[in-house]
Amino acid sequence: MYKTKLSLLAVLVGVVLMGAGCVKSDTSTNTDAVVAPTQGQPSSEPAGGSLPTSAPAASSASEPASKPTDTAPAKSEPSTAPDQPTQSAPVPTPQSTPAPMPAPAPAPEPAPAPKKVSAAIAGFSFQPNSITISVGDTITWTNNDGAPHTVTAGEGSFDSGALSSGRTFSKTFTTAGTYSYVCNFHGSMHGTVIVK
Ligand SMILES: [Cu+2]
Repeated sequence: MYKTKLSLLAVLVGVVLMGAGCVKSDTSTNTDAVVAPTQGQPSSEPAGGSLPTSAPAASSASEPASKPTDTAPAKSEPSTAPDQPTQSAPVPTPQSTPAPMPAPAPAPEPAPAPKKVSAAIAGFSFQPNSITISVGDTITWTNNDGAPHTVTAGEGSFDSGALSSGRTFSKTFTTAGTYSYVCNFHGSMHGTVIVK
């Protein structure tokens, strides 16, 4: 126990002496040569509190300084390679082609479905006497009389021929116009078809 106390005292004394030496050396640095005190400070100051602040700064400054030198050549080579792609990248950039505006499809006009119109031949007359239809429509005459009749266009565009009782005649009108027709057997029978 006593020896340990002595050793501790020795250490304390040594520390005090070293601190005093530091103070002396610091004071001497101002007056004496600059080289000797600066070399003595690092060895004598580890016990002091001023060194830790300077040591990390020195180490941190030295490490980055050495790393960039080692990585600099490695980075320079990759840096040239990425530069070429980046320079060539603008070239292949696809030109923004303006999307062609889709022309609005013209709404197809709904073609009216062809109609089938019935007409009668009765009482020696065409019923109805005048029929108005659209282009493409079809008129079917039915002879309801006991006597034969005909449905004959005045201009000769259509002629049913003799229609006996119960027979029918159909005509599809594909051209607009007014068609007058008669019965070849009975001069008093007239009819008109108006195609619009
Ligand atoms: Cu007739």
